[in-house]
Amino acid sequence: MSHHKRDAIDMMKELVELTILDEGDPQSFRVRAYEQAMAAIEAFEGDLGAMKASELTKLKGIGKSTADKLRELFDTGRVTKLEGLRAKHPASVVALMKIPGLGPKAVGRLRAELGIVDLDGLKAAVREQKIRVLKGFGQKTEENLTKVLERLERDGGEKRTPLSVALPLAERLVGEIRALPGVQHAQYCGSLRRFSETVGDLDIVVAAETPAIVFDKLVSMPVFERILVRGEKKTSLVTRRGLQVDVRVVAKKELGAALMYFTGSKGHNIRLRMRALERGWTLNEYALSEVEGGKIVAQETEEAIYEALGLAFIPPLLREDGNEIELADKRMLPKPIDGTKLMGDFHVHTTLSGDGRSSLDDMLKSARERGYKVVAITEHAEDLAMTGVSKDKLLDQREKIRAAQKTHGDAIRILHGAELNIGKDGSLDYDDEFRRTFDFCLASVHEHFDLGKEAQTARIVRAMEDPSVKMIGHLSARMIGARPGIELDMDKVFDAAERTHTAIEINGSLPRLDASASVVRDAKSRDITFVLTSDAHHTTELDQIQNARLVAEKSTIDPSRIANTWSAEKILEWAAR
Ligand code: DGT
Ligand code: CA
Ligand code: CA
Ligand code: ZN
Repeated sequence: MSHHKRDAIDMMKELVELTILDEGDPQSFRVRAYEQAMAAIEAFEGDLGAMKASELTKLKGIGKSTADKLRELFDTGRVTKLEGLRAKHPASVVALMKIPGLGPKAVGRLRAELGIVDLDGLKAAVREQKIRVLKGFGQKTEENLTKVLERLERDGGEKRTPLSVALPLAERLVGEIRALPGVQHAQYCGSLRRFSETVGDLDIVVAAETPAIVFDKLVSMPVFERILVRGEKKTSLVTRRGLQVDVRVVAKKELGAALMYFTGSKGHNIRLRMRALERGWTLNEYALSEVEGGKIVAQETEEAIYEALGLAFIPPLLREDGNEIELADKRMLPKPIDGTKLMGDFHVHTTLSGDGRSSLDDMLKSARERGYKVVAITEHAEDLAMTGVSKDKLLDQREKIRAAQKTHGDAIRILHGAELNIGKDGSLDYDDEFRRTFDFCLASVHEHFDLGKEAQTARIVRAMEDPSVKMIGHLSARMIGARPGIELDMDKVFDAAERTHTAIEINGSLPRLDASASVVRDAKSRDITFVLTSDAHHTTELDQIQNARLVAEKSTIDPSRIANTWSAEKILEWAAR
């Protein structure tokens, strides 16, 4: 995606967020207009930056005022309207809207009546029982907030940035740095390179001849709000969303040592250093070298350093504080999953779902381009508000899929499926008979996130028991950093998955990554099949399946347990069972 497009989408997202807060209404005319403009930008494939305002207004959904804002953004890097809204509503207030149970009106009232402008203020007010007396709140709301805040704190989700925000930013920064003169290498490191679900900050390591060129570029970028330090070799900046970015420039010959050091984890580094010391060496961010005399043993690549230490190369995903060093020593690291050899995708939406943005034909074409032999088309089932699809429309789609199957022949097998909604009590959409006519259904939780553990477990188990359900979609239904997962008794869920032969999805949409690496790891000893999916709503999102692959690799589960790695024959047999 071009930088112009990404900047434009970021701007529209922020405008939507701030306008909802400003007008106290997520459905206001202006909010909907911005949302339509955002959809138009997302769908547009050309270069927005090269278009005049008059050309931009020709795109459906983009009016004159949005077109002017886009031009202002591309030409100056700033947008007056946005700056005004930002000044009126500080980021810490906007962040309060993400707390489950707090809408824009509530946040506005908390600010107006109690002067609450950030999370600490909200916590204090809850503690001092000031919320319950506010009009429209009451004791029940206050108790709910107490629970939600405790949960946020426990998950550490409040100060850390979700991967879905950090990764696109890091890729963009690294891309810009790589394009600068004299830059030999640029890579994000730290927890992001280890594919942690949330990150404390970004750590970028650059090999370049002239650090100043890199730092000049960074300090000029509008995504940053503040420069914390600018030094000879290191610069730290803070983005508007409050994410710190540390960029270090090293000499090319030190690159391996620097990448390794700043990728961490801290625990992994400590164990490596101990191993080095046993051999009379020291390991730091510059080199692996002899303690006496300082002769360099290895330095330029991570591979060379691991090799000198008598270890197989440890992929960043596995560099946690576990037994990865012992496994690398015995050459017994888990096998990686070859991302280029995945056989198919099993959770794909098209424009028939209210939120889908690519046609069936485009999705099938893109699936084939990725070398898939199987693809399951799984629209939202009818019980999902706004986006669900009726039985009649699905029957119509089934005909289209039959026709498409004829066109594509043996190149790809198209499974007609649906993403069923798991009701409060575990009931599902449509009638039993119709559900059984699908080739591949998954069932997912899309509402009732606040039930107790027993009720949540029971509804998942009941859905698994339904003969039409082949897989449970995004098991916890969490949104990383925004909504905690539902509470589940995992032993019971795993028991039911084994008993009913229901697979568990690893959903690769970045805000979800669900089931998580830790849940998959906990199921290693179980007889459960996992399925990598993209949950794509647009052809470009099919690549999200690679995120699911990284989750699976991080879990260290054996590739043979992942249905996407099987032959097409075996997959089809399994889907038909
Ligand atoms: P984060 O940012 O909290 O998500 O986690 P990390 O792992 O990115 O941690 P960060 O940003 O504090 O440091 C980046 C890497 O630099 C870390 O993974 C290992 C290395 N590092 C930082 N501080 C230390 C330290 O005090 N000792 C050692 N051995 N390594 C460190
Ligand atoms: Ca970090
Ligand atoms: Ca850092
Ligand atoms: Zn879906």
